[in-house]
Amino acid sequence: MNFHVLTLFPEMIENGMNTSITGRAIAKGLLTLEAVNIRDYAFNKHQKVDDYTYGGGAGMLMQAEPVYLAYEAIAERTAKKPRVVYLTPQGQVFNQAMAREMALEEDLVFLCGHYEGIDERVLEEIVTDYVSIGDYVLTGGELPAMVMMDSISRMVPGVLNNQESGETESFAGNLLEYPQYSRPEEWHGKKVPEVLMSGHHANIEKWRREQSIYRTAKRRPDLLKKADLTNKEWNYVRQLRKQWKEEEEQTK
Ligand code: 6GU
Repeated sequence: MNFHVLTLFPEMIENGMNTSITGRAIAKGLLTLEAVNIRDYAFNKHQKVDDYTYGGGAGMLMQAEPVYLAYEAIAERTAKKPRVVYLTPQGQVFNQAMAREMALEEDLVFLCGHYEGIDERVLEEIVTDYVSIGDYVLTGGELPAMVMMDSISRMVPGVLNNQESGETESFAGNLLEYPQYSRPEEWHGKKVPEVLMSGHHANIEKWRREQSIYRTAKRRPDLLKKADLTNKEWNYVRQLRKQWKEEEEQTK
């Protein structure tokens, strides 16, 4: 996977990505990262990249030409026309399915805006995907680009040590992960659940599956709708909801 980032703050991207698991993957050559400074493609006296908006109001806008030239410098080196992700609160909300799918690309270009945004005309010409990371406003696209690169990296073969952990965790099958415990066996008076100490693998798997369903029903009922459960498991969910409803009535 080759990540290319168009940004006014390349050091922010480099510092973030060269740390921890993504940093190790870059050192191993499983990922490459190129942060291109859009300012380097502003061929005017003061390397200016922004200007006022036509129609007034709304502060400064990033101009089309430096963004376009920076993009072209990347696209002329990639095997085919790369996907270009523009980070914007107006985009499709990022999720695990999108991370999995984007991890199959050879190259991904991330375009990070600042100020009040970017001239619409260059977006029309180069952007293939408009992506948001949630319904809140940020000052720029750098953090969202790093969020996306982090989750996409995890889906690239070899990046995680235990390749298993790529699938049996939160969002696999639209269920949240079950609770986990390490030593000591008792902490602050709380014991590790008995079944986990039993060494009975079938029972452990059964308990974990039930915990995943319980957690998802409790914390993310919206996710559970998309989960693939057996009839018996759906009955368990109905029983939980009935129980929670009754408990709620009692506290009224
Ligand atoms: Cl992708 N960009 C910006 N600038 N703000 C955001 C966002 C993206 N997602 C949520 N807020």
